[in-house]
Amino acid sequence: MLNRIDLRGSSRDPRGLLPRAQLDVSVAVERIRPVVEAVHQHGFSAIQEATSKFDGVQLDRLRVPVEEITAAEASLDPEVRAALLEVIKRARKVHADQRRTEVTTQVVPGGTVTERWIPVRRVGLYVPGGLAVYPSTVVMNVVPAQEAGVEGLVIASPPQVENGGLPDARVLAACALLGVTEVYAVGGAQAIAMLGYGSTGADEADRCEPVDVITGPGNIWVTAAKRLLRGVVGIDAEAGPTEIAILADDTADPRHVAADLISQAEHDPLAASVLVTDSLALVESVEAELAVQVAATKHEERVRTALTGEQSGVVLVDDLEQGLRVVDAYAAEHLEIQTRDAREWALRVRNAGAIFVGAWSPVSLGDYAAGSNHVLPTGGCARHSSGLSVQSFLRGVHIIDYDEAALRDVAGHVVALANAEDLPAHGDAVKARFS
Ligand code: HSO
Ligand code: ZN
Repeated sequence: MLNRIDLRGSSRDPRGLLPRAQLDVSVAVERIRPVVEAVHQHGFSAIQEATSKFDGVQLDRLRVPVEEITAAEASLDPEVRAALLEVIKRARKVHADQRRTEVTTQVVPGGTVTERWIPVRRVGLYVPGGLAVYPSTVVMNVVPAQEAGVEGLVIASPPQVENGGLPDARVLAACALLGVTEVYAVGGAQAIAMLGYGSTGADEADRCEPVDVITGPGNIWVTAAKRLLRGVVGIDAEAGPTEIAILADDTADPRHVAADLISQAEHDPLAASVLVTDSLALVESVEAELAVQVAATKHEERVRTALTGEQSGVVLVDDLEQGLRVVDAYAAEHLEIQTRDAREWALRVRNAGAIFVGAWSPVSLGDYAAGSNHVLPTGGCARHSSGLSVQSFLRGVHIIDYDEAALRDVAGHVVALANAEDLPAHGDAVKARFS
């Protein structure tokens, strides 16, 4: 079922040889530009127009009444409620530990630099509707923002015809459990524009104050709108289709490997599932497992499309050393290590969004309940970016505090460098204090 890429005996840089889908958002950017501009200029009325056009919903107000959020929580399935409460608790525990402490460095006597970590004031989280609804993603975005100390947290999610023009009830319930009460029934590019520029409207329920940072996944239109708004507000990384890579040797259980490859393929026909192994026997047994498990899985068609797509496949390597070079070159969003001494191999990985060690840490655990975050860099961006964390909502601000003697002491160096850069007024600003 999986494409095979045989790198055995090859010493070439694996980078260009690995399966990967390309996503081009530049065309989508041009398509949504008028929507974004209309929302910027006209606020609520433009959002209404776009919502009726794209979602088929007549919006009478932007904001979801708080009673509706409370009601969604009240009617939430008790099992789902218990699960959400547990995963919120675990995520809080991990993210609370990410908080940074302020550090003051005494550079010289009388001269200090303090680094303060200041949360952004207001954050907008986009929660998609579409193929699947993700109350878990609400948790993964809201918890780090809250643990960072963000005061204003708002959520935008598309109105659902089936839910009387409100966002999905499970999303609303997750908001309630997290204590988020400012929720907007707006989706797509118009939601991103609303969050970034704010919305004017005659009524309080039709207005939205602009945010400082927008996070959260979305389809290509949402991604395009976020690209347009970057700079106006802070934006998290662009999220492409999800990816799992598994580095495995002959000790891996083929049933687990197949199940894990299928689990992420379930998200999207464009999802990528990549197995990197030095064991041909494992490949054969995983293929046999896939034949059985894919046929039995609920979203068979989507999974089959993803697994047989050019973005998925098996990469055969000579040994795990070469396997490590391959997974580093691929820089997967999720990387599982199912080998002997999995922990040691995991510590040697340079590029991955998150690393899942051994037989008992599948990606699905991290998707929901490990305590780790599931908003992770895709498309190779793990080479330079991290997943969502408390850090995504903080800015490190330097506070510079020198006294007279400390400035006098270094004044000559400032003047010398200012002159070297032909910026003498810089030096003069220091000299003025001592003449
Ligand atoms: N695997 C997805 C997250 C997710 N899975 C949400 C299930 N629900 C991207 O990391
Ligand atoms: Zn998932």
